Amino acid sequence: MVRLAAVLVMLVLGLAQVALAEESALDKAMRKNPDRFSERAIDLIAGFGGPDGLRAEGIEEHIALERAGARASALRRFLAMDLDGDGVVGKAELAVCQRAANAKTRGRMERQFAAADSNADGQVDAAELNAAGQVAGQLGLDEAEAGVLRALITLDANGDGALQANELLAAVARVSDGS
Ligand SMILES: [Ca+2]
Ligand SMILES: [Ca+2]
Repeated sequence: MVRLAAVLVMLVLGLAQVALAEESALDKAMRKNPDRFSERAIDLIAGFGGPDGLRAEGIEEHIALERAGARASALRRFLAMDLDGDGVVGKAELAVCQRAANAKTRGRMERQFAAADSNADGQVDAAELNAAGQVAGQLGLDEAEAGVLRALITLDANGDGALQANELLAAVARVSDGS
């Protein structure tokens, strides 16, 4: 019995070590390009933080704004092809817009239209447009990147719930020194 317990303890310790050894996505992002990472994070703190620093809510606001921006750009491109303004983009409308566009844009239009027309009936309706917007929003800031941004709050060294620039710089310095 004692032996079994000892084996279990060893196993748990072993697993904990594996977990510790695995570098977090945040550490990886910081180590990859410390200067650029610091720059971006300082901008984030300045732009979305309050007087005491960047809180989790500020990070969520940033993520939502980035995604909304990407979503709006994608929707705008589609709406600009809705020549008769009925909320649906048809193949004929696509063709007119492609004629007016340069070669590179033509290809992109074709690809984006095909991707958005999920039931492949040759038109992008309101529901498909909405779905295409959601996809573009997620692509604008994907879950991996959002995870790294959300993890920034773990660098809050003094535990006041907000990340200050000095805490960020100390964390980046620690990670890049360890390489
Ligand atoms: Ca239309
Ligand atoms: Ca369709």
